[in-house]
Amino acid sequence: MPQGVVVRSLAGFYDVMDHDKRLTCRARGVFRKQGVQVFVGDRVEYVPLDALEGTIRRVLPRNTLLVRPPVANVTQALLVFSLVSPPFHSGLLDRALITSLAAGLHPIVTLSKCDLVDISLAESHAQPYRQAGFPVLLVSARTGQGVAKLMDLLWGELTVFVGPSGAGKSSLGNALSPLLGLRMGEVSEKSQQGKHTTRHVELFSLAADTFVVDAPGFSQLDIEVKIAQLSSYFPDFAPFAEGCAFRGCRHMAEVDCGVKQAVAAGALASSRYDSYCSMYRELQDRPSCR
Ligand SMILES: Nc1nc2c(ncn2[C@@H]2O[C@H](COP(=O)(O)OP(=O)(O)OP(=O)(O)O)[C@@H](O)[C@H]2O)c(=O)[nH]1
Ligand SMILES: [Mg+2]
Ligand SMILES: [Zn+2]
Repeated sequence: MPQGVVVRSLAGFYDVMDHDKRLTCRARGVFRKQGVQVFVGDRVEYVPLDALEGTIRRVLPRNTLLVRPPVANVTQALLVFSLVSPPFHSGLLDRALITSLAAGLHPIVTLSKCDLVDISLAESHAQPYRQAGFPVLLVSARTGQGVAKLMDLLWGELTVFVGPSGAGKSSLGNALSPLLGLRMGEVSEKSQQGKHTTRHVELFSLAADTFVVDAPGFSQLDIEVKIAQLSSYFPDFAPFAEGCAFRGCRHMAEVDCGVKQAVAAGALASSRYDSYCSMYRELQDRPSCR
């Protein structure tokens, strides 16, 4: 049976690429009953009906699955967060880091619209993420700053763009390759929020073996990890956690906590610790995460 990759999902139709053929497919009727979902990035077996249409018969096993945005088999998550307009949102970036790490993806922190701010401000936002050991890029789709470096990181990978509406995900896609022709929106003057310009998830080829997935932005993100594992997603805490008095210290109500001391001493960004606490409390209220 022929195989292809789902490159677009829209209203119950899936575009499947099989080399240079592109077919619009429906999923088998029984998928719904069996609870089988089809995501962009899925490798599938399909039966062609004619040159342009077909039916997806089977979804092949996935290597990775990200729920938000919904995409299968990506290797990297490009977390695109604007430094201004919309304002930089470290809490949401910290959540996006955790959802991508928990899904087994390699995150790249991308601080966008760096043409609009002072380099010192951009660096101050970048610092906690560099300290945590994540790759951090300062980019501008407008001036092209950082775009060549970004291309190097994308090479040979399948990367999904993740970030709030208006952060400039589609603009970066177009800066990487004008051939993509992605629709770009504006940011509301009044609310400083994006206008949800990208409406569906779609996979594009940048070069042979190099693919990106553009996706709609979001304004909040649920995390779904075990509470005991939460601190393992904060690699910047690890060196200070060695100074905690209690083994298995959760860095919350405990005394003699190396992490809290590091925050107080300015050695660890308080924004990172605040994100941790907010997620900790949220997970505490969720029985499935305890
Ligand atoms: N000055 C400046 N503006 C940018 C840059 N990148 C994007 N913009 C502007 O930001 C606005 C939003 O860009 P989009 O690319 O549509 O943002 P998006 O992240 O794809 O948004 P959604 O599709 O809604 O999730 C547009 O008006 C862009 O022109 C940049 O590097 N510099
Ligand atoms: Mg977009
Ligand atoms: Zn501690």
